Amino acid sequence: MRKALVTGITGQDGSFLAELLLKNGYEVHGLIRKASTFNTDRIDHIYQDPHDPNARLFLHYGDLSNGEQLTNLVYNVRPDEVYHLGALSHVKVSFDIPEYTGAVTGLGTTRLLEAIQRSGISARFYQASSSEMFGSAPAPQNEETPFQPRSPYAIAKVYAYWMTRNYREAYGMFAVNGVLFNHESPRRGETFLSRKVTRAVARIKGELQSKLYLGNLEARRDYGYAPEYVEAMWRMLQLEAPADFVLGTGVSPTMREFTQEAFEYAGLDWKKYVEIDPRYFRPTEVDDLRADAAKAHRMLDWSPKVTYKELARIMVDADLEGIGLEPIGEGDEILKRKFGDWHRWESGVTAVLKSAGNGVD
Ligand code: NAP
Ligand code: G4F
Repeated sequence: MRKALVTGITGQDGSFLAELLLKNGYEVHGLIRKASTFNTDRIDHIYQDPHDPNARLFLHYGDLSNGEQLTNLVYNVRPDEVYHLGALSHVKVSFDIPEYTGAVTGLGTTRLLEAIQRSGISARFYQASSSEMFGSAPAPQNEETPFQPRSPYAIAKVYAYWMTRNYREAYGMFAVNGVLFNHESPRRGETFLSRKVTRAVARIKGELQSKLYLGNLEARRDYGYAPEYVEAMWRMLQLEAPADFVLGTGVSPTMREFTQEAFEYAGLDWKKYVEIDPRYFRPTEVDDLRADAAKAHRMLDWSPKVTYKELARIMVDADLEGIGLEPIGEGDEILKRKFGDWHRWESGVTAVLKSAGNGVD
């Protein structure tokens, strides 16, 4: 049985990836942080009692800031594949805590690469690189586009990108960068634009909220559906030789267009509810991210199926259901039509949504 180690397993992507790896027959080990409250909502539905002799999911406490502990973990687990998804992943927050962002999002990658190297194992390594690294480089962006990062987050990711390439070149490690454009889902953190909007749409429908405060709505993002992206992460580590890939849909609506789409789907006029609050503006913004994912189409046989308009419907429906309202219904239809049974991946969503707190922004 192949073994995978996943950092960031409690996050949006980590939870979808853990489901995929379990489905593919892996033994999955996840790194989780010790928090004073439970932070495993997104993976509670796949939890397995470690006393069960058939258990294939194991969680280990740790932190990306602690290299010694990562080395021990890698040495003890001896994974065949390491998916490094853990990071301070919120761009705006990275301006507030730039040093921490560098220590975790940047140096955390080095600690993990070094843990693999020191353990003397030949694990394949996936680095969660980001389209934010392109920053102000003109769209469309692909694997050849030079990075022009515009935030502490993006700068930390550029450092991690090059460390991954350096371990590949210096030590012959099978280490790859997936340079992913924005991918969203009902499991997206509540403070990212897409989920903040769809959650607010549901709460306005449910008369739990009357206003939504947002920042810059003119920026463009290439929005895809997260479960499709974790499938491509796995495919990258199954290749014969390591290579870096850009993943995205090639379509980038403005955040205004996405917001409007989500409100209109629920029969609401967004202009009545949305107000602009400059506190959500970033000191430096990234204006236009749009992927040229031709290499992934060709070498990974990967083409995303869900459009941003469909994504808005899937997310609004899930958020309506999460607060006990009847979904409008197109979201489930879209998932069934595009993925058949695969849409059952969303099975853990309702539980996650029900436990989400109020008043977050
Ligand atoms: P996410 O939902 O914010 O999840 C981040 C994960 O990292 C969580 O499990 C979090 O744990 C963990 N983490 C944070 N700080 C840590 C630390 N000091 N030690 C150990 N774990 C830590 O992010 P995501 O959307 O799933 O994204 C996954 C990865 O892909 C991230 O590296 C992100 O930067 C990158 N990425 C995401 C996108 C996107 O559009 N989603 C696009 C490109 C790249 P807690 O649950 O305890 O907070
Ligand atoms: O949803 P966002 O915070 O995502 P952002 O900054 O694009 O970063 C996400 O995608 C990256 C890939 O490109 C990942 F690497 C990263 O980890 C993360 O997953 O913001 C999207 C856009 C920005 O232009 C932002 O300025 O929406 C704009 N925005 C407007 N109002 C807002 C808001 N963003 C947030 N979070 N909250 C607002 O109220």
